[in-house]
Amino acid sequence: MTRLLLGVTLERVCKAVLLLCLLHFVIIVILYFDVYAQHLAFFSRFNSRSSALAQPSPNASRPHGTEAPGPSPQPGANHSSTQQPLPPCQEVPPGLVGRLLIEFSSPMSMERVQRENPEVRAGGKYAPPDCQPRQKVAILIPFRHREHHLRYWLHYLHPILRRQKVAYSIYIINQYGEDTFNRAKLLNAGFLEALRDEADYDCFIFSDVDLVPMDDRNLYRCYEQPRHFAVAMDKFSFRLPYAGYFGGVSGLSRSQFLKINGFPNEYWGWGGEDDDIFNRISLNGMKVSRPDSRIGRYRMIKHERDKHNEPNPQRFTKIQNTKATMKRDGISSLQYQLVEVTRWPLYTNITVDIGKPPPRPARG
Ligand code: UD2
Ligand code: MN
Repeated sequence: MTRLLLGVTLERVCKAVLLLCLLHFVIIVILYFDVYAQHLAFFSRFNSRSSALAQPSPNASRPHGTEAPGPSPQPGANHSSTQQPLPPCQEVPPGLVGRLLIEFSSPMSMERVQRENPEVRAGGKYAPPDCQPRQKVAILIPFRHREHHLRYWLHYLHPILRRQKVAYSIYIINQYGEDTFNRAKLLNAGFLEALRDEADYDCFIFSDVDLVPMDDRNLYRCYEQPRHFAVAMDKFSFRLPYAGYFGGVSGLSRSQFLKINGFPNEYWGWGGEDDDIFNRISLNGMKVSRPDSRIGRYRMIKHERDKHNEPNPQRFTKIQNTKATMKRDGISSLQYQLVEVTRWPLYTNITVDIGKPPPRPARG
């Protein structure tokens, strides 16, 4: 009897052990397939991500009336919604190098600049391939007959801007004809033409063609307040010439620019327009922001005063009247003719006819 009881108990224990083994096996099989599935998901994600980096979007944008030489995706728009979005670019870009050696003695050719910047797309456009830029920036350069300066500017600025991880386009706003130069009116026209090219710029940076930053920590983007970048130039012994100085290189967001009614159109010839812009900013309750003077250093390519850009004798009286003039003179009253838009490999050229100064009233 005891033996029979022992036999039955042993049989039950064996069955229980067998059942446990089976359960164990089933769990292992389930776990195995789960890990395998995760593996598959990881690799398929990785593959779709690397193909996203390699594939340009067919979504090209062209300026009006020009032939684009090749496919040219919108900056920052080269990822379809089915792919993983890129991580946002870091607030402080990790690849900056700081102080730069800038010199203008060795000759510079456009071929060389083009060869050294293959990442730049037609029209002088670029967007970081590895992160989602925080801003899309249009860089506007007032221009006439300064091709030799432009080559240096492009040579130095394209690599700097790439390291700064913004989406950007370079626009040369070229004054048509030989009438008196008008820097601020050209920049107003550039603002509208850049937006006609691509409607979603957040930020507009206005730079002389002869100014190159000596430090890539001077980030070309827009800030809470209108920005003055060129605070310490070699030509002013690396000091701000006066507290209200706003010349050289500056940057305003779209809303900051519209708040001041853009720039004045009525400063013909050299000088005063930068002070008028400074007045507009203060009169509209904003404050200029600047980088530290150890970072906001610049070299200016030495040059003579250009023909048809003589100092404007009216500038001193005009800057006294910004408060009265800014509402009627600005982006709201701008008139010009678009002559030509050409998308070159390293920049977009926009030639505009901005007219000439009004005839001086007769004396007496
Ligand atoms: C100073 C300011 C500049 C502006 C100007 C007064 C500096 C570094 N810059 O420049 O921002 O306020 O005074 O108007 O202090 N340009 C041409 N072709 C011309 C004439 C001018 O392309 O025929 C463009 C070019 O981008 C040039 C800019 O206009 O850099 C300013 O003219 P500038 O360089 O002759 O005047 P500058 O150096 O005194
Ligand atoms: Mn200059």
